[in-house]
Amino acid sequence: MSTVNVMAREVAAKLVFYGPGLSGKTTSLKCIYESIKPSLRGELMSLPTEADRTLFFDFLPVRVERVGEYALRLALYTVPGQVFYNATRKLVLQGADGVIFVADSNPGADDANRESMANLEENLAEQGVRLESFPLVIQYNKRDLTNALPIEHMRAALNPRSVPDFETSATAGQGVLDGMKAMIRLVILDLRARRVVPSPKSRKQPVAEPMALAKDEKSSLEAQLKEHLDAASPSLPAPPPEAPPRPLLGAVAALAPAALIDPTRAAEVAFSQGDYDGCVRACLEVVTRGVAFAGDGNIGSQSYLLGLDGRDVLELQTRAARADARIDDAAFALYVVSQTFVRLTHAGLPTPQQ
Ligand SMILES: Nc1nc2c(ncn2[C@@H]2O[C@H](COP(=O)(O)OP(=O)(O)OP(=O)(O)O)[C@@H](O)[C@H]2O)c(=O)[nH]1
Ligand SMILES: [Mg+2]
Repeated sequence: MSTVNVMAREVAAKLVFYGPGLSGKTTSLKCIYESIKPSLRGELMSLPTEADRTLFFDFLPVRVERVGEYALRLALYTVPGQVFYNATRKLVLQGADGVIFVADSNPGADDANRESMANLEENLAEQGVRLESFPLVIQYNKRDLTNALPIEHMRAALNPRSVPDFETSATAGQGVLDGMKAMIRLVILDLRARRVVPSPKSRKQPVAEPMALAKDEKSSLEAQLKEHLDAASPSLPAPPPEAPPRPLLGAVAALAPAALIDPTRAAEVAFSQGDYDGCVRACLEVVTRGVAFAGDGNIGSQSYLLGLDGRDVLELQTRAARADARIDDAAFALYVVSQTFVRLTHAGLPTPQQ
């Protein structure tokens, strides 16, 4: 779920590679991983089975410095394509800001491509999101195959709305970055249309200095992204007006660093549903993970290093252990979470490597 950390001037977006089994989703993610400066990317987490099939998901955090006055953080995921992993796909898809659909040009995958696109539509619909109004980009992958399906055939089957589409060969690293750039551009337009981030015209603050790039970095992903994002002006077509609004984050999750957005959101959802014990537990989890960015040690010493009020953290632990939370306990817990984010932002944590 995208969000803006206003204090840190940071936008976080979750992008998902979707598509049938063996279409090249994990290979595409690896290709992106290899083209990003190590200082701007986290670890590529993969959980493959013995046969190298994705079991749960792959995950790659990326920091794209300076998009206008904001830093952009991307969380890139792949889903497992195999049909029987639909529960996992739903989970990974939750809160996504955009999907890169990786279709397989192998003639034997014709049906699987269509089924996977239908499955994407269905899974998004379950989350109250319509595919027609959702940022989507298509990769026709494995174009290097000599018997690749004709591109017109694939377009007709998979792209009736003419969303941005690209011929790619992920193993050769061809076209994948173009797809990612288009994806990010769509997501930024969507965020602007939903007023999650301000459009360039309405900016009151001066535009930040552009990223300092060495000459040999001009072709790097972040440099290319910046060019494209700066070009994404509000005069470009906005999403259809009938697009249903997708839920924005609550006030506390909007302050969260990317890695803690989902658990913070879980705490907010628990609060709004009246599950105060669930909210307090989720908050303690967020605080525990949040203060851990300060380094090794126990929660007390980590809180001290951050300048967080240790009494608040102790109090939160006590209320979580009691498991009889009322609304004021949950509100207090969310307060401690927001204090944690304030202190983390102040300390410049987490660093891009974390
Ligand atoms: N010829 C060719 N092979 C490719 C291309 N992209 C991926 N492959 C191969 O296709 C196979 C599957 O690639 P993966 O990236 O693991 O596919 P996936 O979509 O992640 O598969 P699941 O995790 O099972 O859903 C591997 O052997 C890749 O080397 C491509 O562009 N051309
Ligand atoms: Mg995979």
